[in-house]
Amino acid sequence: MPSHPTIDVVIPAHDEAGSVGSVLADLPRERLRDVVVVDNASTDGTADVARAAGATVVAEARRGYGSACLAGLARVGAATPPPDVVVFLDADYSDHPDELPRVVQPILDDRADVVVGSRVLGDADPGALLLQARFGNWLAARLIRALYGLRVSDLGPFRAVRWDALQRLGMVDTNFGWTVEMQVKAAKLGLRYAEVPVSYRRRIGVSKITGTLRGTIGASWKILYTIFRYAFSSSSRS
Ligand SMILES: Nc1nc2c(ncn2[C@@H]2O[C@H](COP(=O)(O)OP(=O)(O)OP(=O)(O)O)[C@@H](O)[C@H]2O)c(=O)[nH]1
Ligand SMILES: [Mg+2]
Repeated sequence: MPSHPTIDVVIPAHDEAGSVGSVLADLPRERLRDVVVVDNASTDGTADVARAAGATVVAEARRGYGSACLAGLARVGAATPPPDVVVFLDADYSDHPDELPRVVQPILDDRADVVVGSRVLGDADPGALLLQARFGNWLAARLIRALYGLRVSDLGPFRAVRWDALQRLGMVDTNFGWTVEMQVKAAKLGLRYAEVPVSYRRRIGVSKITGTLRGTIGASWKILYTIFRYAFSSSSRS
């Protein structure tokens, strides 16, 4: 890892016009090369807000959290040179963007390839992590530990990954399985995994996943399916 690594940021966003500007304002921009907001079929002007706040905006018409992250990765990977590190965080202002240095530090110290900001280890405001999210995280963590031997406390969205690790991970999930896919594949590949405590607050705007019944059922099913699927396939990448 170079002493001043190139860090790009990918922010998936579906109808987050009310929050994405705050996310962009709080990022430590001086440490970052490109900040890419992936506008996932928004109808509320998310792209305009993001552009006005200085982000690169990429449009991805196919809905889904993973689709948005994949589109962002394609964008940062097309740059010359590609980044050394990619940071992901949400557009709803639940994460604290000013904590980015903390999330990338284990990579800068060459202690980790994949770093997940854990809301369980850090401070989550009351009500920020809904009961179903806490339970889902707990269950996923138990299963990942039992099936992969990896100690995970959270499937949180705020994370940093080395670019070379991303190439090895070969991410494919197009929706709710994205975050857990990264963790279970990291375990299978023997990548160095670290967690750091991060803060978490109630989102701005309308909930799309854990605050809705449909989102909760869809995400729970997909997360469990992903954990079992990779546990019982022989290849490290599929
Ligand atoms: N649900 C959903 N989120 C998307 C999509 N594309 C991008 N996103 C973004 O992914 C992030 C996570 O979605 P959230 O709705 O915050 O999901 P969550 O954090 O599980 O739950 P809440 O914050 O309670 O809604 C946000 O920044 C969304 O704007 C999509 O197709 N579906
Ligand atoms: Mg959220």
